[in-house]
Formats: sequence, structure tokens, C-alpha cells
Amino acid sequence: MSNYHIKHLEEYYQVYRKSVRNPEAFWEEIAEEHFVWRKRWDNVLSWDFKKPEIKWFEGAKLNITENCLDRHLPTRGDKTAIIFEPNNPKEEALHITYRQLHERVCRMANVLLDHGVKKGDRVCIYLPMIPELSVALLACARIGAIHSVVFAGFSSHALATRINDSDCKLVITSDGSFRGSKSIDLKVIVDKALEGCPGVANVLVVKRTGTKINMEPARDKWLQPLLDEAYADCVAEIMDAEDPLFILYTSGSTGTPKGMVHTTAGYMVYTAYTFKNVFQYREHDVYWCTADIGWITGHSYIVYGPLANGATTLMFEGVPSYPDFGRFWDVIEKHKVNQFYTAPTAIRALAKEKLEYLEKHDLSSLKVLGSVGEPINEEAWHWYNNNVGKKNSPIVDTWWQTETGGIMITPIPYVTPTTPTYATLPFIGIQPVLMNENAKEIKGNQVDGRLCIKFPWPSIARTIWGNHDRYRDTYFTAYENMYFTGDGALRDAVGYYRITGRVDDVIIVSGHNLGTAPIEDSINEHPAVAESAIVGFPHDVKGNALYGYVILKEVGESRDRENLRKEINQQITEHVGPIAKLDKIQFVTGLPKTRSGKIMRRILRKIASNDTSNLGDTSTLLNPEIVQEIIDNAL
Ligand code: 6R9
Repeated sequence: MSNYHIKHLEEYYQVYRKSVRNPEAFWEEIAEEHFVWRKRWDNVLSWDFKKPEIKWFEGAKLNITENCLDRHLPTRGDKTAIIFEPNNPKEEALHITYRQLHERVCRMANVLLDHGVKKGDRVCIYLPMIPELSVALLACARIGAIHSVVFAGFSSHALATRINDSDCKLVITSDGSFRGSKSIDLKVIVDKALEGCPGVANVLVVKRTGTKINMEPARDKWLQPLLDEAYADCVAEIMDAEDPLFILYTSGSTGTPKGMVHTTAGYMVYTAYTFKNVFQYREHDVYWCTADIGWITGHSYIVYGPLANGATTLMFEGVPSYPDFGRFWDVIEKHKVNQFYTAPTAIRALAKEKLEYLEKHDLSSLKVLGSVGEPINEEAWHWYNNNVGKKNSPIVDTWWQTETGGIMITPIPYVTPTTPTYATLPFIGIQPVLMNENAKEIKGNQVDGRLCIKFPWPSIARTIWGNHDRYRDTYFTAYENMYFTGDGALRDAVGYYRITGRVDDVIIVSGHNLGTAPIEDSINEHPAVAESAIVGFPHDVKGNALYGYVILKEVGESRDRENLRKEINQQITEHVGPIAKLDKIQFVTGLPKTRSGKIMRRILRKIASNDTSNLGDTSTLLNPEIVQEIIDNAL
């Protein structure tokens, strides 16, 4: 057990060194002590970043659901596995025990088998954040089917593209979903998508909203009656360590979405081990991650990581603003949440609201706060720390990616001293390096460069579904023998990492490398500013100049625009340097964002460059209408 739960900084360094000196021995020990295997591996690791080919625990046999469910039954059968908090706070929360979850998974697995789903088949899951979503993932894993979850906010076109890319033969969906005061008719979206998906033979439909829907007689069935009839036990399919567990699509900087493939054993070992340490999870804690299971954060840190540890994981169906902006704080108080994991975009949105929403709730159960998905700016970090954590709960700013499967750079709470905007130190077993433009490693501290990882870790994605060449070209050709993350980072004097943003967002102004994140941080610190995004645009003398898009808080609305522009540039000058001053500042009411809350800078760059002829695909935006507004008022 000694390696499983890091308790102080010295131990971190000790275990880290051990994990890097002999990764095979390190991960073998973790795998041996904390999981159940049907057969032991023959070889811990073989890898070749040139092909690229990575195999962990080759020869081992297992089923991940035996690790997430069956093995807990003797000791944790009556413990709550999932707390389901519905969209409407008046609807009762559900507490699903490990025994009940096991039964529900087995029943759904049997329904899938009855519909001809076999090991290796792909099943598309398009569901809101209801218990059936977690059950569906695990039911696929139970029988060795590969799940492909598509976030239930994607359009029918996006859904169809993903279904066809991986040839899914069955879709699990619901009649509709609740989101705040609204409901969305998901089945209508599925029906439309399936007009272009001839390979889908069956659709299983969860009843959630009760809206009237169309059912294609030969294709569609209500799920509940089938579950009621299904046998409550299901023998787990025995999988090879490297059998695919799931496909999850992530958008590339160009082209179609990439179906990242994660395999079984390594993914299980790494997500479980990181969950335990990054959240310092203890047996009776209640853990809540606000992500949607449609994203990697939900896969790894709502479902697999927590359940592999026998944890209690909360699933929230709703939105932070319903019935009011106090909902997150209400849920924390109601379920006495101990670990809370959310995204900077949510923190910034809530920080704009009155503090009373937060102050009326008892948040004293909190022990650890997490952040993921984008760099957290200094102002949001302090707001989170002061108001949510009351300076008593360490913030873990966790950097990782769909491709990495699990958290890669992060503080360990109560172990690693935190610094705002720094993801701090590599997690155990992770070997980050910074590279310069000439593909040379930048050694030492107080340097910045492109973030690569030079040694495989157990949960690295193994390929892109159906396109191994693209996998190689995207991640393994920029730097020889390295996984290239696409992010820039700096390493400070003590060796802490700060992620500065995608390198495609790095702007070189007069020969100086400027990351967007620190500049945006300093803009956001202006009391009148709610949020901002900067991009580069061509400039005669400097090569590139900076264009800022700024959303004002209400307090800024009545202010003189020219004065505000001066103050913002003064602020940047003070925080980053005069070189980072903005040539143009456009005040906007919103920024184009993807559904996972990331700013789509590609569009902003085009507008700033006065090149709006071909904005590319804007269909995945949360707020496509904002684009025209920004164009109309461009400077
Ligand atoms: C888990 C997830 C990955 C990209 C990544 C980076 C950004 C994620 C971050 C962060 C700064 C953090 N990112 N976490 N940037 N600090 N703590 O978000 O996966 O959706 O694939 O996004 O998100 O740019 O490369 P994914």
C-alpha cells in the first residue's frame, strides 16, 4: 500500500524518482496490489514512439467492471456508488449502492447481448447525465463492447459523423433531457442523425422527460421493460489488457474529429491511481466532478477512476444556474461533498454573480477543490480559493487531455504547495519535457517551450480509430521519440509547470513569444472585465500584433471605452510588459465557445485578421450566433 497514497512532499519526490527510474517495476507493483486480474501479464511494457505502438500489461486478462463493481460487493455492497442529483432540486436524489449498480449493469449488459452486441462491437451512447449513462458505459465494458459516448449537446450532424466513423451498430439514448428550465428532445436529434447512419440496427431509449417521441418499430425500443425482464447477473467477458475499452472523439485543429482509442488495463490502473492521489480520496468521502460524462473528464473521474476505488461519486444532471446561481453550493451542502472538481469557465461564470448565492450555504465539508479543462486565471483561482475553499481547501489545477486518459501535471493536495495558475509538478510516472522550435530539449528551470512527454504512461491513447497514420502524425512526428501535447508550458525556478495554452495560440510579437493565458489573466484582473480572449493578427513591423476581445462586467458598461482601453493596456504593461500591449480592443458580449467551454480562437483569429470569408465549421459552437455580432463590430 505504501505507494498507493502519497502523504507528504518528500514521499512524492521519493515515489516519483522510483517511478521514473524503473517505470516497469513501479507500475507492476501498483497493478499487482490494487486490482483483480483473471490472468497476470507476461510483460509490463513494450513501446516504440516511432511506429507508434504502446502496450501495457500485455498478456494480462481482466474485466474492468469486476474491478469497479464485483470486487467491492463483499465489503462495500451497501455503500453508495453513485449519488444522482436531478436537474430539478425538488425531485429526490438517488443513492445507488454498489450492489444495485452491479445489478443494473448486468441487466443492461444482458439487454445488449440480446440485441446481438458482441465483444469488439461499437455502441454509441447519447444520453444526458442520468444514472443510465454510467450504467451504459459499464454494461458495454462488461461484455467487451467498445463504447463511444457522444456528448448529448452535439447536433445530429456531429452525432452521425461519430456514429459512422466508428461503425456503431446500436445507439442508447433517451426521449429527452432536462437542462435548467428547458428540456431538449434528444430522440428527435437521434432520428435525424440516423437518417444518415445505415449501420445502426437498434436504438434503446431511456424514458426521462416523458415527451412524446417517434419510435421506429423495427429499430427502436424502450429500455426499461427490457431491463425489467433481463437476468440480473451477467458473466463478465474476459478481456486482454490491450483490448479497446472505449473511443472518445476530440476535435483536432483541422479536419474531422479524432476518435481516441483507450484500452483496458493501463487506463484502469492509471485513472484509479490518479483519482486516489489527486483527490486524496478517503473511504467515506463524497466526491463530485461537475463535468459531463460526454467528455474524458467524466469517463475517467466520474465513472472509472472513482468506481475502481470503491468511491461515492456524484452525478449532477443540471446546470450551475438553475434554479439559481447557488445550485452548485446547494448540492455541496446537501450531499456534504468532500472533493469538488470543476472547470475555470464555471468558476468565472459564478464569480460574476452575487456572493450571497454562495454565502448562504455551508461548504465546510469541502477538503479538495479541482480545476480542469483550460488554464485557470489568477482572479478565478483566488475567487475559488477565498470563497469556495475559504483558504482551507487546496486547489488542484490538473492538466491533462483526452489523449492522456488521466491527469498528468497536478498538485497533490496537502502535499504539493500550490501557486495560482500553476499545475505544478508531474504526477507519479510522468516525464514532461520542454522542447524548443529546433526540436531540442530545453533543460533547467525558468524556461518555456513546447510540452512533450518522453516516456509512455499506462493510460496514453493507443491510436485514432481507423487512422493510425493521423495518430502518428499528430502526436509523434513533431519531436522524435516524444509525445507532443500541442500545449506550451513554462517551468519556473522550483520546477513547477504552468501551462500557457495551445501552442497554436502562441503569438510571436516582435520576436517575443507571448502566451495568451498570462495576458488574458492580466486583462481579467481589471475590475470592469469579466472575460477576455486575445489573438494575433498580421502587423507590418512587429510581425504579429495583439487583438483583444473583452467582455465587460456590468460595472464596466457605463464606462468610457477609450479610457477602459487605456487602463487595460496599463494593466498588461504592469503584469506582462509593454510588449504584450494590445493594438486593438473590441468589447463583445460573448466569445465563441465549444461545448466544453473552450474559446474557439481560430474564429477570433480570422476576424482579427479581417478574413471572414471562410470561418470553417462553426456547428460545434455553443453560441454560434455570437460570431456575426463580433464580425459586425470588428475594429
Ligand atoms: C481534460 C481535458 C485538453 C486541453 C489541453 C490544454 C487544456 C486542460 C488544463 C488545460 C491549462 C489545465 N487544459 N486542462 N490547460 N491548465 N489544468 O480538458 O481534455 O478536452 O482533451 O482538452 O485542454 O490545452 O491540451 P481535453
